[in-house]
Amino acid sequence: ASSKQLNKVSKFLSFVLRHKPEAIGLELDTNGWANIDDLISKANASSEPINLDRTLIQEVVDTSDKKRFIISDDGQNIRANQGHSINVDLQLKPVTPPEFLYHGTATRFLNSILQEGLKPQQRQYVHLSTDIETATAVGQRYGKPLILKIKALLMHEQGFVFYQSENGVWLTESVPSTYLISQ
Ligand code: HQG
Repeated sequence: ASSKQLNKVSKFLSFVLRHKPEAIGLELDTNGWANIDDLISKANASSEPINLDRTLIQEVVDTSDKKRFIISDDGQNIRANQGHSINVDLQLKPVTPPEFLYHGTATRFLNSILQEGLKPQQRQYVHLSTDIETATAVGQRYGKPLILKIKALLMHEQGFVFYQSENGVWLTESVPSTYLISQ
């Protein structure tokens, strides 16, 4: 498939697997998995102009730069690795973070973030990365990027829980502003 097609399917999968499965009448289990055959038939029966098949889904999974999706070992189910707004239990284990993690946002959010800390907004978790490059790319989606450095290890020592998704994104429920260093 062309990269344009793959991108379109990737966005569609993000939409139904992270945010709105009911848009096509799909159900995710408590751990966020969708049955692939069910996903294909419901996507193709929906009003969305999308034509899915297994090969295409596999190609999106294999070529996703961020490894956004994972197919279960038995090949029957698919889920998003992170980014959910719906309440799913990814069964992630708490892990000790590195001393610092980074969050990319837009400069216009700084005042609010300094007042309220980082909040997950529509998603289940605040998304953090180990490197400034990733954080910059994330922040750019919303405007002039601003990189915040987070005292992650200190947070962990003070009782905050961190997780790492299957594709390496660091997740935590919130970051009070006392742990933020503006870069
Ligand atoms: C901001 C993409 C004002 C926060 C990315 C962010 C990531 C506040 C926005 C993943 C705030 C939420 C997640 C506060 C947080 N006041 N603004 N108190 N607290 N914010 O999209 O981290 O490509 O939900 O800084 O790469 O941008 O889709 O989170 O700007 O990994 O796979 O509120 O989504 O992955 O935006 O992005 P988002 P995010 P994919």
